Amino acid sequence: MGHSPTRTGQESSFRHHKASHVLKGLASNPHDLTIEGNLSPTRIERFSAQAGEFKLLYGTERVNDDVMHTLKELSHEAHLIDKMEAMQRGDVLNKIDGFPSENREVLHTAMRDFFMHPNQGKGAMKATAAAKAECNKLKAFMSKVDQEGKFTDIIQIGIGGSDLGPRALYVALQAYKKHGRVAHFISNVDPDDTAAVLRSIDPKKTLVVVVSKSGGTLETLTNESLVRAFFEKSGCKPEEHFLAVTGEGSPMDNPERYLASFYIWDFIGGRYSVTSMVGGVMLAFSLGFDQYMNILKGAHEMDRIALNHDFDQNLPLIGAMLGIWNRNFLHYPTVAVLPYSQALLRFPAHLQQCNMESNGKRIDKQGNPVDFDTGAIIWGEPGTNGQHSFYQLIHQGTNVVPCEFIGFRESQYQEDLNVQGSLSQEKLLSNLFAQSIALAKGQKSDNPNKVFPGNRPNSILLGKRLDPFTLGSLLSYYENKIAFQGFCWNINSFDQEGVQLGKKLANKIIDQFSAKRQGKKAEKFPEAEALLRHLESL
Ligand code: G6Q
Repeated sequence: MGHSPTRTGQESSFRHHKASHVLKGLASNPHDLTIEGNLSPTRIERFSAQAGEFKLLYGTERVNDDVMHTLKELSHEAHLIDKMEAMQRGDVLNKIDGFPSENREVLHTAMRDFFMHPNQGKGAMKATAAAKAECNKLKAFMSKVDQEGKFTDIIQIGIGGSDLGPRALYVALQAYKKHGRVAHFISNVDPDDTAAVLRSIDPKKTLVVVVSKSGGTLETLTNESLVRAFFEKSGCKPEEHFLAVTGEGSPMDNPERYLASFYIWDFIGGRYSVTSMVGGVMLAFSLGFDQYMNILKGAHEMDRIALNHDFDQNLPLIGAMLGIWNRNFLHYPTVAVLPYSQALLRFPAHLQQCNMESNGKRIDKQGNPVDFDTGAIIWGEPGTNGQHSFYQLIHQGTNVVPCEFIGFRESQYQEDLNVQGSLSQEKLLSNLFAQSIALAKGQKSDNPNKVFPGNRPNSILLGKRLDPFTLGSLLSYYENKIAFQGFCWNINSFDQEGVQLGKKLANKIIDQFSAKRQGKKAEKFPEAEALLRHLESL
C-alpha cells in the first residue's frame, strides 16, 4: 500500500498560489463584454497572439489586462514551462508519488523531434532515435508498396488512442490524399463496424494495419480475427496483407504473422500517439510519406512554441490559462470546440479523448483528492452545421458554454464560387466571426425571447489553410494545452485508471455468456445476471 505524501514546492495545489487568490478576486467582476464599446477593435487587437502558423484571438474572453497578467503570474508560480521542459526532455511525469502507477516518461514530442534543435535530454534523445528508426523502416516499406502498386486501400484496426487521432487526421486531410488511396477504420467490437468496412473493400488490394500498443485490447484482437477470417475466406494470405503496430514484447509482437511490424513504446500515451507509428503507417500510405513528415514538422514547431518563456508568444500556454480562468474562476463546466472547417469533423472527438482522459482526474500527483475542478467536459461539431443545431443553447440556454472556434483563411480545395456576391469561404468565416461577437456582446430587446445575455466567453484560433503542417501544429497546440492544464492542477494527465473498472466487469460478463453457451457455471455476478435475464426475455 502507498501513502499520501504531502505536497511541497512545485507540487503545491494551484489554489494556494498567490496569483490564484488575486484571480479569485478578479473573477468577482470579470470584463463585461456587453457594455457598448467594451469589445472595441483596440481590444480585439490587444488580446491576440501569434506564433508559428496560428493566431489566437481572445478579446471575446472575459479577461482584462489584470487577469492576463495574473494568469501569466500563475503560470510562473506553478512552474508550467519548467514542467513542459521536464516532459519534453523525458523526466518520469506519468506517476502518482507513493502509489503503484505507470511510472513512465511522457515522450510523444520525441516522435517528431527530428527537424530543428532536437531535445538534448537523455530520455528524449533515446526516444527520438527509436522513432527515427521506425520512420526509416516505414519510408522503405512505403516506397516498396508504391513501386509494387498492389494496394489501393488500408484498414486501420484499433480503438481509443489507436483510432481517434489517426482517424481525425485522415478525415482532415482528404484534400491531400494520394491518388487512388483510401483508408478505412474498424474500432468498435460491434460486429457491424467490421462487416460494413469489409463490404466496401477488395481484400486483394487491401493492407490491414492492426494497431495496439498493449497488443491485448479485446476490441482490436477480436476485430483482427474477424478480418483475418474474411481474408482467408477470400483466398488472401493474411501475412501478405497484415501489418502490426505494437509495443515491443507485446502479445502482438510476432513478426511472422505480419508483412511488416512497427513499434511504439510505453512512454507514448495512446491518446498522444497519433504522430508515432500508430497514425504514421496509415497516414504515410494514404497521404504519402512526405506529407506524414509535414504533419510531424508542424507538430514539432508547436512543441517548440510550447517551450517559449515569453508567455505572450506561447499559444498553448495562453490557451491553457484562459481555460483555467473559465474553469476554475468563472466555474464553467464544459467547453465546446467549434471548427469552421468541415475537414475537422472528427477533431472534436479526438480532443474529447485527449482532454477528458488526460484531465478527468480527481486526485493530485500525491494521491490526495483535489478540492477544485479539473478537466472540463469537451464536445463540439463543425460550424456552420452546429449553428443549426445546438447553438440555441449556447446563446440563450441557462448554462454558459465557453467556445473555442477554429478557422482558416483559405479553403483546402480552393474550389469556390461567388454566389450572391460572396464566396462560400467568406460566408463560412463571416459566420464564425458573427458567432464570436454575438456570444460576447449579446443583444438587448424588449421582447424577452429575443434577449441574448452575452458575456459568453470564446476565442478564435485562426490559421491560413488547413494542410498537413498546420494540422500537425493544431494537434500539438491542443496536446500541449492539455498538458499545461494538468501541470497547473498538479494532476497526472498521462494515465487512465478510470477506464479499467468497466473493462474488468465486461470481461466477467463475457464469461457469463461463454459459460452459458457451454452449459457451465460462471463466477457469480448477480447484478449482471439480472440484466442478462432482461436481455434473454426479449
Ligand atoms: C489512451 C488510452 C486508450 C488506448 C486504447 C487502445 O490514452 O490508453 O484509449 O489507446 O485502449 O489501447 P491499445 O493501443 O493498447 O490497444
